[in-house]
Amino acid sequence: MSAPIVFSGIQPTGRKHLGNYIGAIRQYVSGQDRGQPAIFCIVDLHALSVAYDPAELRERVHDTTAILLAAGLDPERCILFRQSDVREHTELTWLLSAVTSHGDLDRMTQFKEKTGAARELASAALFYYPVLMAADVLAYKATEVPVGDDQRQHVELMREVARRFNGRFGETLVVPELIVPTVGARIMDLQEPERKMSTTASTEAGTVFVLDEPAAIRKKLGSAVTDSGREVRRAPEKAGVTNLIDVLAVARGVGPEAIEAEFEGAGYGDFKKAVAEGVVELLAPVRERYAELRPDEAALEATLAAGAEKARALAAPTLAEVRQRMGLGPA
Ligand code: AQP
Repeated sequence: MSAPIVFSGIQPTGRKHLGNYIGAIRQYVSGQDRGQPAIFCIVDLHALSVAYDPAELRERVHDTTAILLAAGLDPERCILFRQSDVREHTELTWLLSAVTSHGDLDRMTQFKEKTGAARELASAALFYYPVLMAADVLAYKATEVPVGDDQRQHVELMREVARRFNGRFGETLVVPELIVPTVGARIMDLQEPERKMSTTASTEAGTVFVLDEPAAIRKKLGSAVTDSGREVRRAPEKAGVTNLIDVLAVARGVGPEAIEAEFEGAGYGDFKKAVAEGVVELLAPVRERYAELRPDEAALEATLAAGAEKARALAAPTLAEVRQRMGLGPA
């Protein structure tokens, strides 16, 4: 079997949280040697879909680049680039619109959740987000998309778009597979464990950021919401404890059942302390390395530019093929 082509995108923000780290970034790092190539994209075009400040956007791209490198991405072993540097993404978005229906986009729950009652005021870009995301992946004929569970519906749509394109214009695009971690695909808000930990919709106290100092991590985990019971076990009615078990399992690199066995009979206090220490150990090296990398913006830009060149070389032939199939340009 040939090696997978791995692709994933991540929003530019300096406030990457534990959910992003466990659900996505960790998978990127482990995927970079499996993927041939493994391609990771900082999706600044996606960031335009909500209110933003142009100067700040550039800063946030640098923040995210430094976080990914600090977490272990190695530009020698993967392709790391900024989405807007590779214009094939925007062109393919328009071309894929021809096989995407308004109804497809209308069914996207993330759009509904993010806009709520203010739907009429949301940008068309936010509504269109899944088509750009489909273009991101399909431009590289990626076979695997490592993401958190919240992206399941968007990946299902891109699979359908690829199938429809192939059905209408002939076998061209690859239908990618969703890759979600077996544990930690949906890390929950520590204060409201029924909601996912999120950059925009979480509580500050319920969100551990990758760049949080150890004292802040200990405080947030110390006040994590649990329940009135005492048992450290996973159960649907124990959302807070289940989430903490998953977090510690990932931090320690063991299965959740090993955590349940270790803390059988222990109180929530000791358990939460152990989770805090696990998360501190998981994130401290990333924070320290980030502090070394982030100041050198020229080096970060050089990494992104080199990545964009490699990405363009892969996306351009797909675009040429898609244009040809669709009857655009000379025969
Ligand atoms: N709570 C989570 N648990 C596991 N994985 C998660 N991801 C996001 N939240 C969780 C995964 O992180 C990757 C990068 O996400 P993104 O930066 O592109 O933003 P997002 O998916 O929109 O999620 P955020 O960061 O929480 O932002 P908002 O508040 O806008 O929803 C993705 O692979 C995602 O699945």
